[in-house]
Amino acid sequence: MLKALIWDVDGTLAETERDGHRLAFNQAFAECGLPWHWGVAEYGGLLRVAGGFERLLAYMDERTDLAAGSDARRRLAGEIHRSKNRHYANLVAQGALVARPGVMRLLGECREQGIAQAVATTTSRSNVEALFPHLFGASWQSLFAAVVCAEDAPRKKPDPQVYRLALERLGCTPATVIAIEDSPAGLAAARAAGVACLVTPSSYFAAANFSAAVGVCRDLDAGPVDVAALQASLARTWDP
Ligand code: XBP
Ligand code: MG
Repeated sequence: MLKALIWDVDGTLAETERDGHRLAFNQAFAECGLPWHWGVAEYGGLLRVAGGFERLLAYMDERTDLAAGSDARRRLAGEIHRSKNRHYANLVAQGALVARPGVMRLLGECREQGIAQAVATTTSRSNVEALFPHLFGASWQSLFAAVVCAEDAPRKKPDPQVYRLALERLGCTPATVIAIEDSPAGLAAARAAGVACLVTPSSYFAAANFSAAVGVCRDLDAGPVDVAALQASLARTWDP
């Protein structure tokens, strides 16, 4: 029996990677006086590393024009990442991001039908605090029983830490919850915590392999995905 829905953020609620974080990183590079630029296609490759700071460090490690020394590199990465998150909040405030189809509807249906909702994301809490009022209004916190971010679960997806913590804070067992994700790393994290996962691939992952998912749909309005569909997916997972 379905008790809770756990939402991923980046790529699932909105196209935050392509239209938010990527642009914000480019603005941060310019602010820091760096001639770097991440194009749409290049950023897709960089997404193999989860977490903005870790992604940036991986990119910097491959550059030959940077002074050696991991301490200096981490300091610079930290400066760029903080700037990136400030620019991300500005982009959100300017209206750069909208909810993907079906997100608002499903969120409302879950609330009406007494299904608890939580967030499990590897993004920084500041990004959630910028995005959620914009998407869900000033009282967004009342929608979620738990909001687990990178600061709470520092081991990034595909590590299951963020899902285990969300389950603990919800007080739920894996058999009573379902997750919605957009990426292979997110799916792997949910599955490693024993959580059934429905996937709505974001633009970067349209061709990825999601065979471990309980279902894959172009977006939440394709189907459409409603509470009854989530219940059916959960039942299929645990009583095939
Ligand atoms: C999201 C991420 C995030 C964002 C940027 O993964 O990897 O790190 O790219 O946010 P998921 P930060 O959707 O699987 O949670 O820069 O704050 O890390
Ligand atoms: Mg995601």
